[in-house]
Order: sequence, then C-alpha cells, then structure tokens
Amino acid sequence: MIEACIFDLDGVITDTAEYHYQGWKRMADEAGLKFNREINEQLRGVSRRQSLNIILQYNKRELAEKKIEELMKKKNDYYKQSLESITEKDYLPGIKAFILNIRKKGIKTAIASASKNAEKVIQNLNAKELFDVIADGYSVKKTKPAPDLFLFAAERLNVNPSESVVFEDAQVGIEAALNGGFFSVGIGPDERVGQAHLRYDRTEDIQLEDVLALNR
Ligand code: B16
Ligand code: MG
Repeated sequence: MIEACIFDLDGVITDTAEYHYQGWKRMADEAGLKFNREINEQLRGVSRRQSLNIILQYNKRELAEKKIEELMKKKNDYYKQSLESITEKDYLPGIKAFILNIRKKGIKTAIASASKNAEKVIQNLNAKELFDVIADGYSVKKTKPAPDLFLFAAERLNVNPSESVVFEDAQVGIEAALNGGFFSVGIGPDERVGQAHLRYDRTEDIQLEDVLALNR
C-alpha cells in the first residue's frame, strides 16, 4: 500500500521556474555576470545559495560573503515581486485533481520544497488544505540531493519511505528521493528525471493506477 505522496512545489504543483529565471537574470545582468537558460537548468531544485554558487563558478568569480548575501537578496526581492501574480489558476494541469483524488483514498500528502518562499506560493495558490505537512527551505539544513527534506516530511506524516512516493521535476530531487529509499515519480524529460521509478513528461499525464502499483 502507498501511504503517502510527497510533492515538490516548483515544477510539480506550479511553474515558478520562469520567475526564478527572470529573478536570477535581472540580478546577473545588473551585477555584470553571465547567465543564460542553459545554466538556469542546473538551478532546478537547488537552494538559493547553491544556485548563486553555480552562477559564480560559471563566471569564474569569487565574491566576499557580504556581496553574496546582497546578490541573493536582490534576486529574492525580484522573485517575490513575481510571486504576487500567482493565483488559484496557476496549478500545473491535472495536479490539483490528482491530489484531491488520492486524499479521498486516504493517502496522506505533503509538500517538500527547497524554497524559503514555499509558504507564500502555497498561500497564493490557496493550496494549504491539500497538504497534511509542509516542509520547506527552513525545515532542514542539508539540501537536495541529500534526502533530509523528504525524510523530514515522511517523519511528520508518520510514514515509512518505502510506503511513500516523491514527485519531483529536478534531477537532484529524484536523487534525494532515491537516497532516502522513497519511490519516485519524475516530471520532465528522460535526461533529467529518467532515474525515477516512473516518469511523465507533464503533470497531466500522471496515472494514479501506476503510482498506486509502485510497491505492489
Ligand atoms: P528560494 P522546489 C526550489 O524549489 C526551486 O526549484 C529552485 O530553483 C530554487 O532555487 C529553490 O527552490 C530555492 O528557492 O530562493 O525561493 O528559497 O523545486 O524544491 O520546490
Ligand atoms: Mg522543483
């Protein structure tokens, strides 16, 4: 029996990836750092700090801690401005119906997002009542691909990883799920989330029967 489904937020429940890109791009342009959509792909599911590290590495730049904090704040301010436009209309296709469906079957649900803005996104989507537990960028220290965030969510839900399924759009997220002994469903192309137990191109393609059959 699958007892719980644990969902990543950005890229699984709603598509905030473009807002993250716009925020990083604006910050990078202003700071004279090179940044493009290809590098942006490496930031999927990765924490804010680690994202900036990747951008700095790409630019072969090292910055003082104070400057790093300043650039992260800038990007986050731009990102938070974009979040104001998110409403109940911004769920990815089919995902809300899927969650309502599994909850009717008695399956527990959680959010496990690396984002420190998860609370705000969930509030704007009016999604709070869809989840028993919300784990976010404040919940654990070690970020994906460490399994800590998913283990935190499973513990709060009182379920074992072997009875739980993680839904993720990021390569590091699937690695984190596998590292924690969870079943995993990848949303996206094979080269990104092909390691997952099940993979779908888009959220609207998820098949409930296949998910429930994962630990049979
Ligand atoms: P913040 P997820 C992740 O969310 C994003 O995919 C990633 O691009 C972002 O850098 C990270 O959250 C941190 O977000 O700057 O808002 O704390 O996919 O784990 O829901
Ligand atoms: Mg994600």
